[in-house]
Amino acid sequence: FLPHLVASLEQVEQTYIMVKPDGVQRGLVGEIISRFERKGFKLTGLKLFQCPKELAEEHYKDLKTKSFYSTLIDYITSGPVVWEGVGVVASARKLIGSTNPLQAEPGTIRGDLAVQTGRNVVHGSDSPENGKRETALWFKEGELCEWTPAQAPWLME
Ligand code: IDP
Ligand code: MG
Repeated sequence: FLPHLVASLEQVEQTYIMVKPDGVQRGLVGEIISRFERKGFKLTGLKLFQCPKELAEEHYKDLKTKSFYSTLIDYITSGPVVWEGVGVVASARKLIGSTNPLQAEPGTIRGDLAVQTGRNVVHGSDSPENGKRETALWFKEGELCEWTPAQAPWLME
């Protein structure tokens, strides 16, 4: 199965998952990461980080003109965050749920664990391009691990 897995690696997307400061403060790091693990996503990078303002601004630069932009930057830089590098962008967004936790479906992370848009506990990249961009922004070379999970042939045929 190894050659097959290596071949399929080229189709593997990268996405960027962040447990935001409220998720860390509320002790939800394990719970949130566990949901991605149980789904079958491969963890390739993980770090606990205090986000500097410049990095938060670069990360959310598309939202610069929004009215909530400065409160968003304050929120993201208010405490430690945990970043996780995993696969499959769209699927991760579904696991996370809608931006507004009151509209997020039960069973999703935001639907189960949050109540306010400004405290929605987790971030996930919205496209494969942004998955790459954000991964490069938050992880240096050598900080991601290349490995083959032992369960891979039981997850993918
Ligand atoms: P997303 O996180 O679901 O992709 P985006 O629209 O990209 O949502 O917004 C980024 C983050 O900005 C949200 O997760 C949330 O923390 C914050 N945000 C978005 N809209 C609002 C708002 O109307 N008020 C306060 N914060 C907001
Ligand atoms: Mg977004």
